[in-house]
Formats: sequence, C-alpha cells, structure tokens
Amino acid sequence: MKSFLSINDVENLPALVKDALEIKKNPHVYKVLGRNRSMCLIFLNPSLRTRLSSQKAAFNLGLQTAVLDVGSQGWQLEFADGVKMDSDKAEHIKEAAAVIGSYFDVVAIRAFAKLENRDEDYNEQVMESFKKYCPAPIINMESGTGHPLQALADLITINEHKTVDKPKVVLTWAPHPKALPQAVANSFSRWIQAAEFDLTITHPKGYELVEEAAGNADVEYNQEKAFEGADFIYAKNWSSYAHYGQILSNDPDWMVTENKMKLTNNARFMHCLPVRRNVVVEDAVIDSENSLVLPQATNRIYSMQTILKQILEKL
Ligand code: AN0
Ligand code: CP
Repeated sequence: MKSFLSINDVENLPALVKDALEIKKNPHVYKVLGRNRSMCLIFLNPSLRTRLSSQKAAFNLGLQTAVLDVGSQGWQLEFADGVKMDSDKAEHIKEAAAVIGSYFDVVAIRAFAKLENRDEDYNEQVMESFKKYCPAPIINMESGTGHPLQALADLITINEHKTVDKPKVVLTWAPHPKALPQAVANSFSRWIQAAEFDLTITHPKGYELVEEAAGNADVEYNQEKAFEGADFIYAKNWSSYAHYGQILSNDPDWMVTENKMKLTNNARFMHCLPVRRNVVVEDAVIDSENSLVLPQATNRIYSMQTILKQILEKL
C-alpha cells in the first residue's frame, strides 16, 4: 500500500482484516519494520483515540512518532492556490507538506469536514493537497468525507463478534446537539458493504448519505422497524448532506434505548466514540454486556498497525 486515504486504497479487504487479526495475536513480531523510521501525526482537530492508538501502533512496530497540533502549535495553513496571503494564514500547504514529508517516512493527517462548503469538504482539499505536495505516504485519520481507520477497526470488531456469516448490521442516526460530519457514517457504510454484510441505514428524512457511501444499503425511515432482527446496532450522528451541514432534527426519540434493543436479535451495540450518554445512547445500553464500544476502541490500535505495516513494507 502506498497511501491510505479511503477503502479505494485497499486491494484485498478480507486479506487486510485477516492480517489485522493476526497482528492482534502477536503485535510485536514486525518491530524491525519501523527501525530507523518515523511518522508525523498532524491534527487540525481534537482526538483521543486516533492520537493515542496511532502512537501505540507505531510503538508496536518500532516506529518513532512526532505529533503536530496545527491549531495550537503550528502556523495556520493556506490551502487555496494563487491567493494573496495577507490574512491570518501564515504558511501555504505547498511548503508545509513538502517540509514535513522531507523529515518523516509516513505522514498521518486529521482534518474534519468544516461543514461550510460541501464541494470543499467532498473534494478532500486538505488530504489531496498533502498527497500532492508531501513526498511521503499519507494516512487519513478522518478527513472531509471519511474515517477509514475507524471503519477498519469496526470491521475487525464485527468479525470477532459475529455468530453468523452475514450478520444484519444496522447503522442508525442518533440525535446530537452539534452538527457533525458524515465521515464516520460514510466509511462505515462503504466498508460494511464491501465486506458483503447485510446493511440497513435508518435516519430521519433529509439525512440520506451521499450516493457513493449509501451504495445499495437498505434505507428504512422507521427506526424500530430497522432494529428488528439486527445483530449489530451502530449508532452515529451526522449532519445533513443534502442541506449541507445542517441539523434538520434533534428528535430525542431517535436515541438508542434498552427498549429498542429488545427488538433486535440480541444485537451488540457499537459507537466509534466519543459519545454523548443519554443523548445518543442510554446508559443501560452502553453499559450493558452487549456493548462493543471498548473493543472497537482497542481495535483502533490494530487497524492503524495493519495499515502502517503494509505501508512500511512498500517503502
Ligand atoms: C467527530 C465526528 O463525528 O466526525 C469525530 C468522531 C470520531 N465527532 C465529534 O466531533 C463528536
Ligand atoms: N473514534 C475516534 O476517532 O476518536 P477520536 O476522535 O478521539 O480520535
């Protein structure tokens, strides 16, 4: 693998998941791969899991890391071409990405959708600029349109916990006080369908995902109907794609509750975290023995480690 921006960079998905499960059993066997090599983690937005699991994955591979928090430590970056840089942005991505790429062997970037301009977010301006100007391989730690490291961790988790070959997976929209990106939902939908599991997406009208992400998933506007017979319930809030970045509903009736979980096939509950308790999901569900939120977070180490291993092998 050269860079990892989305599922399009994955040649063989079953092999990738198998590799991750093997690495999880023996996390230290590839330590030689990272020797005398280093990775820079660049954050334009906050993170707990991605930041720490990426450093842990690098540690397991013997790879050194440096972290740059652009907001508090770096110069504000300009991404537009040909502009007169007389505002608050002190450095252009052309120089910044080239410099960082000359110091490190791998560069990982987090840059959330700004939810202001759909084209800017969906053209992946930040990731594409790094790809263009940075000579080192790039890893997406959540971009304008996707969060593929999370989706890989989710797929590892489902593979570990499924009891049938093709489980019924339900992605449910849930309420949230702030407008959130579509990235997690987009990637989850794409990866679950690529893994050929049965996916139903349920959300209020107006929250349809972009066509390439929705794919051939069943869309069910009645959440309780969607939950019937589900093996996995994956909750996430996202803002509208059609009415870009807007909150169209905050209906508390969409929260995942113990009562709704009773409609499922004793489903496991999933969320990428961070989660707002008793807004997105009731305490009784996230604290139940059917909750997989902590195993998902643990698997973030192995999703990053698997991607890093494949990139380091090609350096
Ligand atoms: C972010 C999002 O929804 O994209 C990050 C999730 C991993 N969530 C929040 O900002 C709460
Ligand atoms: N799930 C996830 O990416 O969490 P962080 O935002 O804390 O990294």
